[in-house]
Order: sequence, then structure tokens, then C-alpha cells
Amino acid sequence: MKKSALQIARAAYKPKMPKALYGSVKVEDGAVTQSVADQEEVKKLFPHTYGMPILKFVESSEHVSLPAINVGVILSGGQAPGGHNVIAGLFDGIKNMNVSSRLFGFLMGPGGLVDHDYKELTADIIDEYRNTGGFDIIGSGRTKLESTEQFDKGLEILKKLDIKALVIIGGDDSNTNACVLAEYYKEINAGVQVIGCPKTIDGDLKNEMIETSFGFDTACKVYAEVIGNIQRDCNSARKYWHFIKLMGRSASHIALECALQVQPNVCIISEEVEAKELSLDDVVSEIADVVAKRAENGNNFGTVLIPEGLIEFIPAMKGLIAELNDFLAHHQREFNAVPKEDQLAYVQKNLSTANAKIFASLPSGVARQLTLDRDPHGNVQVSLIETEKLLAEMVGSKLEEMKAAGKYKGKFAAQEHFFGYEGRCATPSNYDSDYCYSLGYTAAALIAAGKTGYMSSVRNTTAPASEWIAGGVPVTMMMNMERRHGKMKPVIQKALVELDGAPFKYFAANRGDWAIGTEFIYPGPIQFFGPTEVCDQPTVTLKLEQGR
Ligand code: FBP
Repeated sequence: MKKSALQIARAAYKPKMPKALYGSVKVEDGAVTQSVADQEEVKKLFPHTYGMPILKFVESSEHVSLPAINVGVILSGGQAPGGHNVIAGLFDGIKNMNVSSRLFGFLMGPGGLVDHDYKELTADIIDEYRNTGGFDIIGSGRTKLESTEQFDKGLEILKKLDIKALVIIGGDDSNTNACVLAEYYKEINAGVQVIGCPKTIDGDLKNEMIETSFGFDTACKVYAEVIGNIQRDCNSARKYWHFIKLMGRSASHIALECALQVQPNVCIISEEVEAKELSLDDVVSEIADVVAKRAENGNNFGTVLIPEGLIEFIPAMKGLIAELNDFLAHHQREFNAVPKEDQLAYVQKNLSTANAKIFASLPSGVARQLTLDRDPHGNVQVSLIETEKLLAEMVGSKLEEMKAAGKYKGKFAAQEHFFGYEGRCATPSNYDSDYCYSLGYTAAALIAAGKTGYMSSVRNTTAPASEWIAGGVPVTMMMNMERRHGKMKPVIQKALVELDGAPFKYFAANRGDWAIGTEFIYPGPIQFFGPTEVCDQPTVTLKLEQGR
């Protein structure tokens, strides 16, 4: 296969790891743990994997020879840069344990385990994928692993391949399911350990022990590069307002990190919109005010960053979406039978008066998007809702009103963008290359230590990699009980943007200046070779969180 010059050069990159992982390691037990909330309920559901201690790997002078082991690996959910390096780190880790160890990848996500679809990952395959973006080495998928039938079906192939440990690389839901699987295999004495790895560009799988999910760093840097390019373009032409939606599901971590990197004129943070109970009109007015103020200085251009989950955080919209979810769940067949041109009127007629009014006020394109197919969890697919168009259109109308009232004299022309898929498979930054390889290598160490129900954890990552701390965190420690599909379920608590956290506070303290002045930063493309201050920086979010 033909390769680019960068691909060839990147293949030779040796990811950096915590110092402790280079030689023999021993495991140090920390304090015993409890779940973040609902301790009694979670404990009852996980009798074998609840309350285990936090683990840390430290250097050891003792050389222990370990038996060969067969390990399985699964990539679950949306792509995130660095997944291939998790697998490479895992491969090198188990080979370092014993050269006869073998790694099997289940194909196209958790479905591969259930359908017995797999391939052995040998050294030549792994070498092709080191430091590359994407999940194409084995593919990924969104099948949920949750029923005992699936677990038993999976166990058949694990037994057949003599696999003693399974590593699941996924987000909060996949790691929750990994823990349910670990508990079940322990319960039935299946002899299979299950280890999780924290993946998602969304950055919403993080807590005290998991500093960040992998892929967030690279994806944000890619988006920040293109937003920076757009800012330079609009500062040059001075004629467009750019409305830029950013992926990230419910959480606004990606939008916030990009804002910290590029200093746009406006960045909406969904969590703040919800906390202040802002209406759609409030959000539109805030943006229109910035446009009008900049116009007074002759600046009829700027950038607005919008998190993709915004719509769900506007209280009135949240209520409308909840009613729509419910209505469509029960009347999908009737809805499908209505001629397309009458579907919106049909939905409107069946909504409560308050929600029907909001529904009717939406541009028809957005109203239609709200009625589209739900995801496997029954929720609106936020990445399909064109919030950037909705806001651009509504800000345009608001400015017309302001003009008529003599409150605005500028010119307004908008361009809309959505960045998401562009960053999910990007070549991982040095940070993600190193972090992911370390996570994979740590997963191997957890397997060697005989652990199950743990998530691989690498901490202190704003320091040089040699000072990073490798270990394991019991997944049950991150859980609480939440209502899903009408039932209370144990799930890993999703991390949203904290309004009293350092990253948001820094943003809030500076956004006024960024709005009116043109204080754009142009981060430029990710650099892989060159000075450390250019190539090895973590996200601004992490640096602020860790006070660096
Ligand atoms: P994960 O939560 O699986 O990591 O997915 C991340 C994500 O990129 C979200 O930001 C986005 O809303 C979603 O996936 C898009 O899903 P799909 O890949 O199915 O289009």
C-alpha cells in the first residue's frame, strides 16, 4: 500500500511511556474504593468487582517470568485518534510478558465477539498501524454488550481461542458494559478477565482517576486548527460571521477546549445555558448583541462556536424533545404512514399546547430533524440537528428586528460549518500517541496482575511522559444509578463541563474581551517533530485543571 512521507516517518515514532513501565513492574494497592453515588445499590449489583482498590504500577527489581496468554481486544463506538496505539501498546505489553502471547481482535465492535468474527493481530499487522489514526485495524461498532445471551455467546469463542483476558476500548457506556461483563464472568468462574480503556473524542469520560479520554486531545487540535484558519480568513475578508458546530454529544468539552485554543468571538456552553435556564431566544439575543457591538466598530465578521448538544440543554427544547421521544417511540408506525408533507402538522397536532407552540416556531428543516430516527438508546441524534443553521438564521432575523428599531447598523452574512468526522480519525498527536500506547501497555500489566473490572489509567499527563503514573481504577468506582429505558441502571457517570472548574472560569473571565476585540489565536496544524513546547503540549483544559 502506498504511504505518505508523514505516514512513513510516523511509523518509526517510539511512543513515550511512564518510566515505571519500561522494566519489571509490581503493583501497589491504594485505598479501597466506593462508587461515586448510590453505593448500596451499585455494591449489590457488583458483588465481585465492587470496592476493589486503586492500583499503581511501580518499578520492580525482581524479574518474574510470566506464562504466555491469549488476549482479545474490541474497539467500541465512535472513532477516536490513538486507538491503534492502545492496541499496539497492549500487543507489546503482552509480548513483553511472554513472546508466545497472542492477541485477537474482534471485528467491527462488540458485535464481533457475539458473532465470533475475529482476526489474530500479528506483529506485521500491528506494525502497519502504529501511530496512525482510525480504528480500521479491526473496525468499530455500536452493538451494546448487555445481555447474558451475548456474554455466553462471547464466552464460547473466548474459550475456543483460549482467550483469558478481554480489553474493551470504549466510552462510558461501553466501559459500563465491560464492567457488567467482568462481574458476570467472575460470577460464573469463566476464567476471563475484562479490562476497559477510556476512549472518546467527546472528553466526557473523565474523573479524579481518569484525567482524559483518549482522542480528545487530537480531535480538538484538528478542529482548533481549522477554526483558526477560518478566523484568519474572516479577519482577512471581513465580511462573514462563521457559525461552527462542534461534535461532542451532550458535553461541551470540545467547544470549550477549542475556544480556549482559538479565542473566538462567541462560544456557547450548553451546561451554562441549562444552569441559567436560557431560552433559545436568549441565546440568539446574546449572539446578536455581540454582532451588533462589533458592527459599531466596523467589524462585520466573527466566529461563533456551538456545541452539538446545545439544543437538548435549552430547557424548553429539552421538554419538547422528551415529549417527541416519547410520542415517536409509541407512534412511529403511524408517523411513517403519514405523507411526508403532512408529518410536521401531524406531530404538532399531537403535542401538548406549550410544546406544539415551540415546535411551530422552529425553522421547518430543524423541526424535521427533530422527528428523524432515534439512536439505539431512543434519543435524538444531535449530530444530525443543524443547530449552526438554526442559530445563524435566527440571529439574522433578530438583527433585522434590531435594524428596524434603529439598534443595529451593520451588515450580516453567515457561513455555517460542522466539524466532527474531520477529527475523529486524525493522525494522533504526540500526546495521544504516547497516552494511548501507555494505556494499552498498562492494560497488559493489569492482565498480568490478574485483575478484572478495572479501567486502565495513566495520570499526571501534564508532566513529561516519564513522570506519568500508570495503574488501574475499578470501574464500579465511577458508577451511579441512572434511569435508562424507564429502569434504574448502574452506569458510569458522564462528566459534563463544570461551571466552577478552572477551564470554564478562565473562559468566562476572558470571553468579554474576545467578543469585542479581535483576539483570535491561530494554532496551526498539529506538529509531530520539533520542539517540545510545540509538539508535546496537552490540552488547555488539562493544563488549567491541573493548575499548570
Ligand atoms: P462515542 O461516544 O462513541 O465516542 O462517539 C463520539 C461521537 O463522535 C459523538 O461526538 C457524536 O455525536 C457521535 O459519535 C456520532 O456518531 P456516529 O459515529 O454514529 O455518527
